[in-house]
Amino acid sequence: MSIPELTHSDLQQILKFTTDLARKAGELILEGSEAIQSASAEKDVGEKKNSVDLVTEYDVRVEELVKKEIGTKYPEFKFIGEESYSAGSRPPLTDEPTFCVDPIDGTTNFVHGFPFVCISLGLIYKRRPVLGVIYNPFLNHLYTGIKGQGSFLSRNNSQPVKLPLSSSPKPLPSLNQALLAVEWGSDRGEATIGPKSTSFARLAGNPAQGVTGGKMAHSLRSMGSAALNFAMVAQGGLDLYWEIGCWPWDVCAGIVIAEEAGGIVTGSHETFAATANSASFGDVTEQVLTGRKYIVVRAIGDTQGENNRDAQKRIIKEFYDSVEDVAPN
Ligand code: LIP
Repeated sequence: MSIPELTHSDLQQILKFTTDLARKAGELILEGSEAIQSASAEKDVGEKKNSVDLVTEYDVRVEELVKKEIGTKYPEFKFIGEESYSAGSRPPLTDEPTFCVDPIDGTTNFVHGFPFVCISLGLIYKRRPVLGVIYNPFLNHLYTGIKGQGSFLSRNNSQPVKLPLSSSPKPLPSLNQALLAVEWGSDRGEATIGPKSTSFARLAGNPAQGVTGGKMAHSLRSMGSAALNFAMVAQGGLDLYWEIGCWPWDVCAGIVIAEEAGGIVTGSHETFAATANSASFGDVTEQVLTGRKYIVVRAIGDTQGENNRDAQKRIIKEFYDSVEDVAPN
């Protein structure tokens, strides 16, 4: 069966549909938050692989709503969703248009009432992310992006503003000027937590006060949502986000939104080493999308003798020289 060609205006129409759907799902997320926060006892919070890998009835209900609406509007499109995947529906990625959805990204935040929660809806086409919508209903922040057509932020139903928010992104001389996002994730065994804490301490630590290889970064943030971390890098509120262990549905939409804001996304230490000096640097291939190791750096202003891409490459090198690589579980 031939793959439908998605034109510029097709993607615009899909974006309109996906944005409306995100807002509809946002209403159910807010309803769910009410129910969970007002419940006397722990309500409908389940555990997946361990006690910190949480799922609620609303993760499942939001995904069912989204899957049904997409199936009605785009019956020929494929669907990959976090909860469907957990339930065993694991379709291989094909060239066909495929929605890649995280119904509630930041489920732990959702359970605790910490308002850094969103729905993340990405579209993959010919195995590459081409469209993204991230909607935080608690803050009413809507991020959208289409490959080659820019990315935008609408706050409280305002006119969408083009990203990054600063028309001339600031230079980033070194990690010691950076605000970084890292996450503890749900792999909490020594094999993961050990190297991660070493890496985090090194990023924050002061080399002048005995921290070997310390980068003295301005600070580290763990906001608990991969999708919103990507969106925050796109808008320029974070300089870099790195995580090992999250999934394609956590990052698919964010990749498009960050790239369209002049940011760069790549995969593991190995992928970076293999591509840094080639034309494929920053090319989010299927291998990177499904590799479960992601790093994204914001747009960095061109300075005397160094353009945006070179600056991003320099920052990723400095970062990857400072952190340990671990295997995602
Ligand atoms: C979360 C990610 C986060 C990661 C968590 C979890 P969820 O996704 O957004 O970056 O650290 O372990 O995977 O489970 O809230 O959709």
